[in-house]
Amino acid sequence: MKSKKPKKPLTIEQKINRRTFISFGTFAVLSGAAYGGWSWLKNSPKETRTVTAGAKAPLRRALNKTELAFRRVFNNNNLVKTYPKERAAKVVRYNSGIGLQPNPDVENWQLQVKKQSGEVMNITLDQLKALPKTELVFDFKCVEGWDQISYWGGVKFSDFIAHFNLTDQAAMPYVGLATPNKKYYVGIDMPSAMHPQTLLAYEMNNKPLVPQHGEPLRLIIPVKYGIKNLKCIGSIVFSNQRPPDYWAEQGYDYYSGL
Ligand SMILES: Nc1nc2c(c(=O)[nH]1)N[C@H]1C(S)=C(S)[C@@H](COP(=O)(O)O)O[C@H]1N2
Ligand SMILES: [Mo]
Repeated sequence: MKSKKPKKPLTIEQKINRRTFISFGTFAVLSGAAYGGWSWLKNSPKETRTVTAGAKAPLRRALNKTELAFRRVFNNNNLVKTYPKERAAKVVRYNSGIGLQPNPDVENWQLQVKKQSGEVMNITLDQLKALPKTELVFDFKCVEGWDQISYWGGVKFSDFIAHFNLTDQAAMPYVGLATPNKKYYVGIDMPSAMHPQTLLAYEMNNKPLVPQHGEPLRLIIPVKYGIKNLKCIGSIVFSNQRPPDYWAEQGYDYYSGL
């Protein structure tokens, strides 16, 4: 029978050498994996441009999975934090006015609501103002990195749906909104549109909206970044597919949830 040789304890030098070997070995393996991953992604095909910009297909798959995870935890009982009116900014920041007109024709403005059947409803501002008014003071967040507490008044999107008998339309997964000239447009998932704090707003700081903030009607959707808060709504459509979205076409996240 062979007897095991007792192991000699390692010298300090041997210990250092061993650790150095492990460290560099790990570094080399991880670098190789990182390079491999990067070149795999670089050589993967791009998705076809649709409502979203042409991203690398695996990256889009990952983004879609993230969106799904967010959508699963989204709950209409979770409310965005609100503030007392005194905390709202008196001078509200203006940011980007694609599709806005300096002097919108408010007199003749009507909200065009397109149903799946092709039927179109035209709704006036007075009709909207006749519905219960909901006020909201919340922290508005723009993807560009600023936020501001602001104060809005209007009709809850869900009240608008119920009042105009659009419940069957709201069973569809998406709603699309656009300015009257169609130059700015957003697509919103229905649960976010039906969130109890989502408003079709016609007032800011207790006064009618001014043109640069979306006169006469804008979307206020506090569960989304500013990009989805379309100013000057001309039309609303209901859809089973994702409606076109201005910034998603430029590569921004379609969901843009907070
Ligand atoms: N029609 C239209 N709506 C729009 C935009 C736009 O360019 N055009 N910009 C969006 C962006 S990026 C932000 S942050 C908010 C800013 O709203 P505010 O100018 O009222 O602060 O409006 C959103 N709605
Ligand atoms: Mo923004």
